[in-house]
Amino acid sequence: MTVKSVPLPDIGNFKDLPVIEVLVAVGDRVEAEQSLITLESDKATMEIPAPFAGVVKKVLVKTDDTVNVGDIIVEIDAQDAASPAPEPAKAEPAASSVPAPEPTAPTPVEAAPAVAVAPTPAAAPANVVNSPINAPTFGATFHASPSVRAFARTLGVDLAKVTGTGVKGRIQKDDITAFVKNALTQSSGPVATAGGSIPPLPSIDFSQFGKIETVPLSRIQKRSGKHLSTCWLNIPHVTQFDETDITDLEAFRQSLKARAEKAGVKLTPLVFILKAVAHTLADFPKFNASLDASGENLILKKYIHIGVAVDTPNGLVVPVIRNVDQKGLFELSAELAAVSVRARDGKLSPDDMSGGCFSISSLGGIGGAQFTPIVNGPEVAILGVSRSKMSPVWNGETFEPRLMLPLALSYDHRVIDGAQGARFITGLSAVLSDLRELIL
Ligand code: CAO
Repeated sequence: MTVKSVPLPDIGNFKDLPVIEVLVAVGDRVEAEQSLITLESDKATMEIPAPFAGVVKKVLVKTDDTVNVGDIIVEIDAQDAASPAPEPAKAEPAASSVPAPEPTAPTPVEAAPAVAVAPTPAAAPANVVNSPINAPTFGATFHASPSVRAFARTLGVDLAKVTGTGVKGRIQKDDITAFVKNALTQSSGPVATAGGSIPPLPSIDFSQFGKIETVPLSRIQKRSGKHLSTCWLNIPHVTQFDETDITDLEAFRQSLKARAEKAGVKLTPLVFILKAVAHTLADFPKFNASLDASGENLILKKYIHIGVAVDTPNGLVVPVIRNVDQKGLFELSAELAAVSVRARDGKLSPDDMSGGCFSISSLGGIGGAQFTPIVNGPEVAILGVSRSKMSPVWNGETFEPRLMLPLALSYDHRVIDGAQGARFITGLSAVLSDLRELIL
């Protein structure tokens, strides 16, 4: 008999973490990496895995105890590991049948809620639409603790269909809850009741074709993905393209550079676009609106708050800049810079994210000729901005080099018709080409 103590591994800068679940009992046979206990911090819950296989001889913690790094959690007889393992359940391979994760790595299972792209009810992504939640998928492997497996069994969820958000794709209780929610939303949601149903994408074991790696999506990516799917499926989109001459705007921007630097801000074309959009929204109130829940009334907003898509290492977020019509270029620059930093540091507050009337997605700093942005519902329109480029423009007598900015306006065709879309983008273009329009 080789009984070894299992101490709480180094799980970072935590003290006195409460034990919220003890997952093993004396006499249980555990596999390496099988979860022993679940701990909860104010930011996350994490499962502590067994560093080796064996039979549990002693459990030294109980629910509601608090533990620190180095505290002994259990004692395991490692030699007993040689005894035959229980038969794994069908379509739920035991943790030992998948590649072993690194020993002693704690598994964060429930990160603190990240800020959603917009507070809109989420629908399932297209590939789970109408997919029966308990139809087994064969040939798939996954990590999940016994308690999570039991939870899945209670709800009749086939774990192979669930995307795990834990380390190395480990499936957490939350993943199952989200999966079931998605399935329910989808079966009663507007898409399903509209009469059409969307066939799910097939579930394929790609490893049959070559080497693969499974990388879990970040929490923000999953939330924004669901929100984008909802918008894409519910809103009939039209995208209107244009190119606007910003030669004079650019000259003005360059002339302001020194003053901007003195004021401690960086003036990019985006703040001019924000101002021009706010001005155009005031002229076209239907673009500064949302449909109500019945879909029969349009709610016109008397304020102009504009969301700006920000690319962060964890995914796309859309913080909102309030009262854009009442702010100057320098103030908007400072606010845009501050909100982008908060977004990239993952420090946006729910306030930062709510109340938007219209969104702008600017990829101009990166490149590309044009793209079709997805309306950020319940807003009814979004502007996509691509990289400006010097182009020959015919002035009636000769070609002139002009700096042209590509714009793409996507809108909800239930609210905005094509003529209005064309008028809006033409009006916006007129302001960007001649900023004096702003004071008219
Ligand atoms: N044409 C040419 N150059 C442009 C431009 C345009 N349309 N827009 C910005 N630029 C330039 C800027 O002037 C700046 O140049 P300098 O460094 O030489 O001054 C450079 O590109 C970088 O700009 P920036 O991206 O730092 O600043 P911004 O104000 O244009 O944008 C922000 C801020 C937060 C919107 C941006 O950083 C960002 O995250 N963009 C990505 C948004 C996104 O992912 N959208 C897709 C959503 S759908 O998946």
